Amino acid sequence: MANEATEWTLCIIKPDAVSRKHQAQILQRIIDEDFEIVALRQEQLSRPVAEGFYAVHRERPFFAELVEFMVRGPVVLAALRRKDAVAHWRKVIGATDPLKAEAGTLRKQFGSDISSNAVHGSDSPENGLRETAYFFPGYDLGR
Ligand code: 3AN
Repeated sequence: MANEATEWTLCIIKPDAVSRKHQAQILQRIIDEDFEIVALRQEQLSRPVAEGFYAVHRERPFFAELVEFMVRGPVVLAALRRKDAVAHWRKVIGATDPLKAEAGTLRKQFGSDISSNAVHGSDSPENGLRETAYFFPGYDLGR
């Protein structure tokens, strides 16, 4: 059934958090925050896939470092659905720089620095749809 209030956001549990075995704690937080995990998989990103995902940042000085970091080890990709999914997930993950993230946020809890910041969240409903479709093509995102 269509639900206009429902939004999508893409969660990536980044290589730093996977290598430190924080996947289960992060997924439990996702469940506790009432997100529906519509699709989930662990994957080693290839360089072209990581570059394509972060294409909007191609001109930024940290692009090479970002891609290098994202292909360092496996990530967990999760397509999340919820009312106000984008804003809610960004509140749960906290500021990009874990040193500036508020207490109780995932980046404060599990991140180390602005590069190794444990989790990704989409920054707008449009990007939530676009990013989810990038990693989960073929899913019905219209709901
Ligand atoms: P967010 O993920 O909080 O929306 P963006 O979109 O500004 O942050 O940046 C995308 C990703 O690029 C961040 N998650 C972070 O991992 C990385 N990043 C941002 N700024 C820097 C930086 N100054 N140095 C290294 N990596 C950065």
